[in-house]
Amino acid sequence: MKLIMAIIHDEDAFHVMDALNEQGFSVTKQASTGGFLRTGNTTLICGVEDDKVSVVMDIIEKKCKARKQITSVNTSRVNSSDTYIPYPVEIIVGGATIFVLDIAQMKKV
Ligand code: 2BA
Repeated sequence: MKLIMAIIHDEDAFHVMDALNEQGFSVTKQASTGGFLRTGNTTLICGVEDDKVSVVMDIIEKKCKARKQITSVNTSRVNSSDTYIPYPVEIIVGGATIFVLDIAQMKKV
């Protein structure tokens, strides 16, 4: 059995969960925060049999879009003052960052 953890955009979360539920997969949604942008994203957790991993991965891939986002980066100090000049950079976020982990045991009691 495997644990799939997928970090995705908030706006894609309900589309992915709907599609997973329709196919009979259980999924848990956790609010998370990206360490780089420091903005909210969603982490989905889904425990599945080994032979279903590709089905879940396909659903996530189909439902999650990559997005261009502008963020600001600080330049180094200007002259000897403590002034930093922020400048915008464009980055591509997502579609999804997916981790597949081995599960030692799963039990529902
Ligand atoms: P964030 O850390 O907020 O990163 C958002 C986007 O910023 C990343 O998109 C990437 O395009 C860019 N980025 C991240 N770190 C960077 C850096 N050091 N320098 C330049 N650009 C950087 P994605 O790669 O699609 O990642 C989306 C979110 O997935 C991340 O949000 C983070 O929450 C998670 N993530 C991605 N890779 C991860 C990893 N190896 N381990 C844990 N979480 C990860």
